[in-house]
Amino acid sequence: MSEAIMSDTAQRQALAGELDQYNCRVAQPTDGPLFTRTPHSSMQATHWKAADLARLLDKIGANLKLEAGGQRRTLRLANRGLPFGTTPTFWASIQVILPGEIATAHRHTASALRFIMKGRGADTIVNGERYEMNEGDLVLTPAWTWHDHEHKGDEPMIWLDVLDISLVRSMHATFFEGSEAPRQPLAQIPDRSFRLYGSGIMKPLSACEAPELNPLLVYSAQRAHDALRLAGALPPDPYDDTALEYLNPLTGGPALPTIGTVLQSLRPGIHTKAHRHTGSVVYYVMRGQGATIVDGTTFEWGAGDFIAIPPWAVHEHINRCTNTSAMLFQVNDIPALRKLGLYREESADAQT
Ligand code: GTQ
Ligand code: FE2
Repeated sequence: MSEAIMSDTAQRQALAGELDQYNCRVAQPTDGPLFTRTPHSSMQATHWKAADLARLLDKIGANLKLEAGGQRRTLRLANRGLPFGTTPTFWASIQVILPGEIATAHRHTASALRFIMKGRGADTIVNGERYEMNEGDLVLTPAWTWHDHEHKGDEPMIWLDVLDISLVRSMHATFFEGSEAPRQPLAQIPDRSFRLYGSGIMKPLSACEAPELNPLLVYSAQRAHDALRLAGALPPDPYDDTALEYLNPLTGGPALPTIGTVLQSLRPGIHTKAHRHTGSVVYYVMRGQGATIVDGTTFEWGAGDFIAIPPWAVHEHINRCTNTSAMLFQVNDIPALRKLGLYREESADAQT
């Protein structure tokens, strides 16, 4: 970044020491610019390949213990351009849980979600409700809800965890509480939220929950895939082909206040138009083979890969397969940006 041209540089530098005594300062020519015309993100577009992740997950499964106190065994997807986290606001991690293990109960102010990648036989308890975790299911852990996981199956199990932890940290609003008991007691009706709200098209007449708190904790793979298949018969969106967002059934808004979750299909052979928007995105490729071009760099992906897209990066998608569609699970921080009035998007056509 070039230094600002200031005709009073000497005066500014002379004042610095005195101002500092009173916890004050004025802009100095060596400061970076306060504003940039468009966002300059230090986050780097990143691609994680399925085979590398599988090897590393085996390794952490074999070497790292899962101990009481609310610890988790996770492989965090890092970014070379950021001090922590996968994107400026959220962390994506892959959790490994082995047969017989319990990830003990805790709660935190960071909102979290789990998207099941592989395995069967684990369940999670969220605020007393227990849900089996099967491939493709989405389970929410809204802010400050108690949660613990137990693996009763006989093969290692892995899922994607996403937490808005960088956002919560930046606001110095981190709280955490562990539990004496490894698992929570079960509520009398252990799947209440799914029974009442899981249809996605109806809600109980007596619904009186505060609508901004999503009452639905689990979104089954089957229902989400059915919805995507139906929508996939329509003409494609130019930038995203078919993309459906998981919603809060009481408001129609995003499932979590800060994190957007989207199931997306790319029809055979499609090449979407390029665009950019504020907000960061992480894609998990559930099936298919294709490419995503991010600011001119092409990432060739296959099933099990992850791709991270920085804010305001131009991106477009290609399905390389001419007879099957690709399916992607997408996580983004667009709900947080929208609430703050910071969401913007533009087509690559519009760029100068
Ligand atoms: O499963 O509760 O990847 O608390 C990071 C923090 C998972 C969890 C993570 C967590 C969890
Ligand atoms: Fe947690």
